[in-house]
Amino acid sequence: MGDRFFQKDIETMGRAELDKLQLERLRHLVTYCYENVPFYHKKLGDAGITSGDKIKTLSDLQYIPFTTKEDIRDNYPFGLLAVPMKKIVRVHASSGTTGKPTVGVYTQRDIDQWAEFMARVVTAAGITEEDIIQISFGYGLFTGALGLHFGLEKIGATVIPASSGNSEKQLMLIRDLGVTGLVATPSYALYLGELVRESGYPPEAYSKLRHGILGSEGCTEEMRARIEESLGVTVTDNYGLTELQGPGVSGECIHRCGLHFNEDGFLPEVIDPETLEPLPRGETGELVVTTLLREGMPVLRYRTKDITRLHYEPCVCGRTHARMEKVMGRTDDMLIIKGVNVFPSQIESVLVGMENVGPHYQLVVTRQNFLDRLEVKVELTDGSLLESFGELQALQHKIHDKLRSVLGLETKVTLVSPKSLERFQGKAKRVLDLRNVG
Ligand code: DLL
Repeated sequence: MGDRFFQKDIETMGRAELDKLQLERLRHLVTYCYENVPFYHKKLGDAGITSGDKIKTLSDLQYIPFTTKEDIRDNYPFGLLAVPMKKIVRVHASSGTTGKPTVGVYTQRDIDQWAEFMARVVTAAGITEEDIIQISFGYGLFTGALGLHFGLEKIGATVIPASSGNSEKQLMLIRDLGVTGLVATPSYALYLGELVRESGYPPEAYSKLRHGILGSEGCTEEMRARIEESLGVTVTDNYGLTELQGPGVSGECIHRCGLHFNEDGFLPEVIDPETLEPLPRGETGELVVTTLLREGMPVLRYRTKDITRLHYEPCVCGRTHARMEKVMGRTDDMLIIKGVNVFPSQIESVLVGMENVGPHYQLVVTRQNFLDRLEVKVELTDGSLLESFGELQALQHKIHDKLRSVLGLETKVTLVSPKSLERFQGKAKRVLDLRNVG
């Protein structure tokens, strides 16, 4: 049954045919938005695009105005609907650290399509109806849990809707129910991996666990390796946004050489975040996505703020849709310290690859006398090191020097006791920027 969801006719379509399908859907979408969403009626009208007929080729996409998170917030909650409210069957929202959340709405057709995309992604990740999958994303407004839930049920896998939290119980369920796959954020998977080691059960108790279906936040290759080792799983990465649908926008297949973009439903572009000009294929920049099939709340050229790159050569698995590199970071996550651009993922790569320090870290940015300072707090794996000043100092210097060579920046490295930094059950918050506080 699993293979039924490797939709070869679509997923291995030649580029010319895929371009044609996207153009057709884009033209239809533009007319649909112009006619049904007042916000787009105005935006498209101002740009002189009063119907899909104005779009002659895919590169005409660049004349369509962008949609930003602010646009979605300004139209909170239901201002961007293309259908009457009675056709909406589900509402999700992103957690949004400040102000109002961003809302995503779904018609029944959107829900069915979402499950289809999700089924495709988990199938590519090697999941079948034989699998028993524990979903440890928080159920609720977050799109992650229900998104994966519907897709996994669709392929016939057994779903355990554990939700996040109550970590001892999560481990008990994994052991008792013969769980073969875990759905979680990388941060939570990392934490569960740590608890597995301490649970007192022999590794065989968890030996059925093979798949880590992770996503919703960045995870460096070094972090992935740590998680794989501690949980005994193969990790595949999943990407998506509430504004576009949730998970199922792109995901890795078992070969893990980029996340396959579901291009028949999501049209990706990469732009220069400064000039906003589209970049040639293969260059790194901000990902912009147009939803080609959404009915309830279609989105044109959504600026994701995520930094990545797209590869267009077919994958060894035979799938031809563009492959997205792991997200490097977000334009708004990038720290500018003394004029140097720093992505937290660069620091993670250094720390997680080193001996004697754990994968848990925190970045604290402060400003003193108009000068920015970056403190990197990192947990020791072995508390006994704290007793040897010499060893501690040598390790500190080693991390400091490595960070300096990677970032080109002086940092303050603080080694902290094992287990002293916060653990996360959802997305991690590892950056504490205190520059504008107080
Ligand atoms: O995180 C949807 C999702 C749920 C994706 C479950 C995958 C699995 P939001 O909460 O709206 O939606 O957050 C979207 O999270 O713009 C990225 O910055 C980040 N993000 C999502 N997936 C990844 C990933 C869900 N695989 C925002 N790698 C996005 C890096 C990711 N960042």
